[in-house]
Amino acid sequence: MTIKKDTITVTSPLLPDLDAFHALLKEVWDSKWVTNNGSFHKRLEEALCAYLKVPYISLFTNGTLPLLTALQALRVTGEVITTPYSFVATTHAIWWNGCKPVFVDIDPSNCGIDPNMIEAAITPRTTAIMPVHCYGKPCDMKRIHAIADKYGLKVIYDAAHAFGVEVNGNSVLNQGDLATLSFHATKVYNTLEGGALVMHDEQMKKRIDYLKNFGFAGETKVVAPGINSKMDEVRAAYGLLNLKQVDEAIEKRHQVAIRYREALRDVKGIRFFDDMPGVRHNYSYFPIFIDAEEYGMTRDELYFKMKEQGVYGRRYFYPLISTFSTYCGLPSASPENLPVATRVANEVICLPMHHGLSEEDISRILELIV
Ligand code: T4K
Repeated sequence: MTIKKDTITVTSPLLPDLDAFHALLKEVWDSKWVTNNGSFHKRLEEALCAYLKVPYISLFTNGTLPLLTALQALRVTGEVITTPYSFVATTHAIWWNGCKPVFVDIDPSNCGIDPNMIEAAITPRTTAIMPVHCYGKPCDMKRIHAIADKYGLKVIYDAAHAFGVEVNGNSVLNQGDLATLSFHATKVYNTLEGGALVMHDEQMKKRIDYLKNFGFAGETKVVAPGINSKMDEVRAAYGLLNLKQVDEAIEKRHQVAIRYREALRDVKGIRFFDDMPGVRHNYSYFPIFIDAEEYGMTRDELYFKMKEQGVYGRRYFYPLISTFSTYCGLPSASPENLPVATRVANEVICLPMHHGLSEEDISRILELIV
């Protein structure tokens, strides 16, 4: 698929310098070692631990398999409490593990799971909570952990959007039992396709490394029903180069967010997020929420008006996961159980947000909204 010249898309991949990438490809070619825990894989794991300030990380082929593997690694069974306001991979991972997703409503101030709603959803079959740091906004982790501790539940954060996000200098990836990342092309930091699991200790790292390699612990011993989700050397090399420029990309996104906020601050009927105190944001998405009555136009009217003019925002996360055919029959999926998520999903447009937006692009986008 090619993107038409005057189109502004919701995101655009951060690409490393092609000559620099070529030089690393030459190293891969010369080594004749292209996957299965090669040297670039090791180097990228080390570099990411340092950049993200986390003790252990395990690289994956995408951001969905770490979710599946995290549930396996923690031997989660029964019911898992989660949010309907996410990319569908979050709930699919629960389903693929043979567990039942139980949806609870969200907090509109960060679009994450609402801690006030969690306790009422706990049953004797509940074993885990899977919250999402939606748009990279940290969830209310303190309250989630207090509930998890009280009921003995595991917490797995889907931190697909939260690359580099810190609260008071500490990575959100260090919270909960495990946290997952996506390095998809559409993310702040990408390895084309890719992802990772972040863990606290060496033993868990070992277990997850086995699980992502069919369960092999050595040449002849299989210790668990593992899967194949290893990152190859080409993408690890690409990832090493992108890590060098990710801070600059985040700062460019920050400048776009500043421009959007300045222009939209006084527009009636449009809500957006400001930075949270003590948080290092990554500006992965810039969602706006339209109150149709106050704004004088519905979300969809604005969305299609922008699209007609070649400005491709996205309605992440509409429709809610709970409305999809696999899940809509679950008792927790009823819209009455999820009034905030239902409303927010009908109000949201994620504006184009990436490192490559020009001043001209930003003006074109804003002229359609203000
Ligand atoms: N958990 C959460 C909370 C997630 O958001 C995601 C993924 C996951 C888990 C699973 O992680 P992965 O297994 O995907 O690593 C995109 C992404 O494919 C997906 O990774 C992401 N979340 C989701 C929110 O968005 P689409 O279907 O909207 O992508 P697509 O192909 O329409 O691309 C959006 C725009 O990006 C295009 O209009 C143009 C631009 N683009 C895209 C690609 C792929 C480019 O310019 N170049 C490209 O190569 O799902």
